[in-house]
Amino acid sequence: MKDLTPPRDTLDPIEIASRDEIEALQLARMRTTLAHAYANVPHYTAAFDSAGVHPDDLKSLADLSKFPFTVKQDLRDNYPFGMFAVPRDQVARIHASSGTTGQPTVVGYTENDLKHWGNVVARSLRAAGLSRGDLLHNAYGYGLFTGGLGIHLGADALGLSTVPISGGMTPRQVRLITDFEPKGITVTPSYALSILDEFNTQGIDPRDSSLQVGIFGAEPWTNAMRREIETAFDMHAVDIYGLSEVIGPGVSMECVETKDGLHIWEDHFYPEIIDPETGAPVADGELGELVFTSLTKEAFPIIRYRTRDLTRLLPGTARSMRRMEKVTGRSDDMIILRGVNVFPTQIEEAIMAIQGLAPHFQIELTKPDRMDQMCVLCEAADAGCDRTAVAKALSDQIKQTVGISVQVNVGDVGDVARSQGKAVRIIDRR
Ligand code: DLL
Repeated sequence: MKDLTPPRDTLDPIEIASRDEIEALQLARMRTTLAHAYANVPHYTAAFDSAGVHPDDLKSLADLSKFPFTVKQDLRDNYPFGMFAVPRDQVARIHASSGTTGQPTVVGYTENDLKHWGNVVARSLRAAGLSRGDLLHNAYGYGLFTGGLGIHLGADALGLSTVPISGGMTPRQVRLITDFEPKGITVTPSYALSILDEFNTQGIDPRDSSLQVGIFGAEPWTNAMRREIETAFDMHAVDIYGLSEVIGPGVSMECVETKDGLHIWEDHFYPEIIDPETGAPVADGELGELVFTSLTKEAFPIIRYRTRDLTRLLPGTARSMRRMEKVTGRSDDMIILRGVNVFPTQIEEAIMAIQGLAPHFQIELTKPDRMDQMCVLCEAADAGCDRTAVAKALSDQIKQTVGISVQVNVGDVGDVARSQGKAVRIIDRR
């Protein structure tokens, strides 16, 4: 793999500024954001008032912990535009979550917000090793989902040549990668695996493709999966994180030269980690729930938003801005099986450790005889594989590493439903 480290003088000065400088900027921007939200969003006026806090009470960054949290339900209660802090006609763009589990969450952006979003995504793409003129194959979905259009904004800001292919039509993805010779691909890790399968189906060696870097996010994936993808494509695989409530992709990004967790673009998004049970902030380095406060957003300022994502904060390395560890999972996706907490990423790691299994999987939960049961649905990598033996190897591995007994079903290639965006990992039949 080629060294793709961006030259230091191409970074935004704030990326490598001193901590003092970063914190001074955060404090000034946090004050403005709290005042803006309090003055213009009835939800925040009421929430701050009932907590007995006023934006003027913020004297230091630590004072933020006096302010109330915002949760997804608050956004649902204010559907569609009740959380907007500017008149509707100043909103230049609207995105929304799919809303498969209830009311969709709607977010808005002013022209300035779109400019900032483009800048943080451009920074992220640069951290992955892309620069002006490089060709990018953008396979995140275009539409209300922030992935496709968010990456596109940043690619424009960085001056890339973008192929806005979106997700789906997998044979065409392979065709265009082969014909256009992109340097980078932006895609969910699970859809990258579908594209990988399609390369193999077409008899094209993915290692011969032009791709030098894949920028994967929108769902959890493990370092074991990184090794799998890096080897299969002979390219770098880096992690990009974000959520629509905070802006979309580009909240944090892993640097290609270090691959040691994701630098949070702290001049725009202020992170905290809290104990999910008590809501109390925990120290850097400790595991907990990630909470964000936006620092520059106009249309949709967000104060102490509980992401439900579990991670820890680590000091800066390649950049001065703090890192978050790869997200282990969302508290929503945590399965409690007979008292043991399990995340799909732990199952992914176990699968990757077993020779003979393809990297696709789903988890099926059932409740026969009032006892929760987990069945891992996966696939043999090739027809010659001894399924009984690999199934046993996987259930042993899961027993040893996670501490639970599961059933394993090793199917044929194609038996596990393929993703074209975010993978559905859990099928709950309880
Ligand atoms: O998934 C934004 C995005 C698009 C990020 C493209 C990266 C690339 P939402 O649809 O609002 O936004 O979903 C946000 O997805 O709270 C996490 O649970 C999960 N997620 C996003 N990125 C990662 C990641 C986009 N790199 C939710 N690792 C978040 C783990 C991720 N989980």
